[in-house]
Amino acid sequence: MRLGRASATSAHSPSFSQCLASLPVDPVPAPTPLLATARCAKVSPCSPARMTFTNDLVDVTPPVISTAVTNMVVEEDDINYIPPTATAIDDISGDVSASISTNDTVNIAIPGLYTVTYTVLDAAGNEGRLIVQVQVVVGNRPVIFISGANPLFLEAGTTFIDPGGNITDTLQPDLSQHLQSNAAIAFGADKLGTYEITYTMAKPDRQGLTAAPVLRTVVVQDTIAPVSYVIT
Ligand SMILES: [Ca+2]
Repeated sequence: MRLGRASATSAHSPSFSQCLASLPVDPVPAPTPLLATARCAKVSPCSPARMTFTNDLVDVTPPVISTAVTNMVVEEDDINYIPPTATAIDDISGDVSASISTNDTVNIAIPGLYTVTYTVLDAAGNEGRLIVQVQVVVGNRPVIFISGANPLFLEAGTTFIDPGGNITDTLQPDLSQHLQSNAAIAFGADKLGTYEITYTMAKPDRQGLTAAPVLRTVVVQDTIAPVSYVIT
């Protein structure tokens, strides 16, 4: 709504400014007729007069900002996250969407509740404001499951065959092909000792999420006693 404040001119009365006090013209809805007739019955020496009003409109209505959603749930580390697109319409200035400012403090690496604040001004300086809540939840990451024993005991001098594993995910069933390990360089099968193999995910899923690494302990040991031969 716009508020109208009346100012007027009239050739009739020399005390016209006094007459204005009795005119029921503030506030008035817009649009307001520019020509009105008023009677200044309460202020002497005013008499009924025909007056011309100038409708001095004041914009006191801020723009209205809209978004498709005002509450969002985003998975942790979702690289596809972007704040919702907003539009802003003002009763006088019209579409002021291009002037919207956004204060986006969302950190997708840290689960929690965040607020995104949108603000915009109309030509009269009225501020429209909208707050969107964004909840970052613990992500549904893929998970690595390794096959075989862990720890795995290996007889020294024998060939190590990596039992491997698989990757499970609620959305993508075909991620196991991205399982990789450093078994080839993690240890020497001919050297006694305890080693750790690290299994990782070589490529993130469609959400940009990767599985947490999984370790397998390999113990290279010598359990076969020497055999003595007597050559005759
Ligand atoms: Ca306005």
